[in-house]
Amino acid sequence: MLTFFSEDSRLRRARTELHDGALVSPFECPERIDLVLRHIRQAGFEVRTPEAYGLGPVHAVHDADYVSFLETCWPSWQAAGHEGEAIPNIWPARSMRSDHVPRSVSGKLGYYALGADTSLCEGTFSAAMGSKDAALGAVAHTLHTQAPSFALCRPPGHHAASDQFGGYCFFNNAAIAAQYALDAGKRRVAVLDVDFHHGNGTQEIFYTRNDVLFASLHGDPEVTFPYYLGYADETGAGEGQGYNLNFPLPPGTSVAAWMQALEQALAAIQAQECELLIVSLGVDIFEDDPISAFTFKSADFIALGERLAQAGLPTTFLMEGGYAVEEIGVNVVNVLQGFER
Ligand code: Q9C
Ligand code: ZN
Repeated sequence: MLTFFSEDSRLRRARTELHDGALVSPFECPERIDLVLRHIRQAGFEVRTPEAYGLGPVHAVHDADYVSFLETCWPSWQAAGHEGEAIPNIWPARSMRSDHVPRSVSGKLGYYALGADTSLCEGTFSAAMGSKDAALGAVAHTLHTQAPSFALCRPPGHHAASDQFGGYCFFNNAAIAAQYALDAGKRRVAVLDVDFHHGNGTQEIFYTRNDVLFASLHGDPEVTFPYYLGYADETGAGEGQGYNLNFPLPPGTSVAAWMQALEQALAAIQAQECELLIVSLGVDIFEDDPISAFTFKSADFIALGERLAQAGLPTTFLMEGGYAVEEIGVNVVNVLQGFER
């Protein structure tokens, strides 16, 4: 399957992630790229560098002030004299004002962040640009040829909301790609999110719209990140009513039960006459993922790819999560090869 990847994705090399009360080396590390690329090349897939699409497609789904913040945060943080990486530690919580963006970079950080897990550092903005370019290159290829494609996006995107970063995500690659497809003439696009974590950002961006159907299978937010979104009763609002589908599943969910939920998601995608399928492909549903709790074995990813192909839609896969275990490359390629069988 033709793969799109930008070397700029390597430019983010954060040193810190606030995890379990300590600053650890981030789970979302550039080495993930090589784990996946090695298996992509072994499978004989061509890897293509995407063109640079600029900020137009980003502004189509993200607030301009948020995008400017991401671009200027690191230099501003350094100019303010801070030693470490930029980590938010205060938010416009319920008891305070949420309608004011402070002048200080520390205040802006909390305003534009949804968690403290994602440190901002040198190269982050450039890597996020490369990541969304890969997504755009892949979806443009599928739009032109009807052939499936894979974007090795890094950093991932599905937690990024219209004006917030977090969960290792800055630009919402799936949302950017879906909007690009709509602007190219597609009438309705499905985003199917199979990452272990709920795609809160994608949900938020399209929640009141019926031109993007968002369906997500994920760890129950009662007990897992992102905790404050991803419940089954979030079904869309206004014109978007019925176009948001969440399947929260308990930790340890069997592959058979997960595949049953997938059947329901795919039935909705078929029923709503979607013209393109964008898969937010997180392989952190793997049994050995260090921060997740589903039970996929490597062979199960082949069956997942085969089932997705049966939907019969032009399809673009975008890399989301899947962390530092050797198997992330095998698992991604298994989905893509299963799809091509
Ligand atoms: N410190 C994606 O898979 N933190 N993001 C969880 C570990 C956030 C995962 C606890 C996990 C975000 C794209
Ligand atoms: Zn995830």
